[in-house]
Amino acid sequence: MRKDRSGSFVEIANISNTNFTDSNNLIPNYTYRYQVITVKGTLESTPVNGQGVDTRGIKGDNTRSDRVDGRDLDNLARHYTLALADPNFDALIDTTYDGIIDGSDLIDIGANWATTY
Ligand SMILES: [Ca+2]
Repeated sequence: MRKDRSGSFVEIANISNTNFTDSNNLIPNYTYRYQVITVKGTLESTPVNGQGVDTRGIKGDNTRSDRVDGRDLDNLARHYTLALADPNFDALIDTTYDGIIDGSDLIDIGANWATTY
């Protein structure tokens, strides 16, 4: 389970092996909260909490081109004011992970402008 933008833990994988890598639309340098629950038949363990950070990439690089540039700004402009419930919401643009694409995400672009990974 991973904590989503609304603060709820949601299942991101149900696997039979003991290793799992979360690679689903991760924002660089954002600390994600996880819960691991083991299941056997109808029995479930209590959740074990953990966290993880994707250190690869730059916050604000919503096109994942390894450079914060005009394309990221253009991408943000095309999705500006969209919220989580909107079908065109793009998780990679919401770099503040608060469920809305707005000025706070623009600040992440500005703060890392012209930075390359
Ligand atoms: Ca945001």
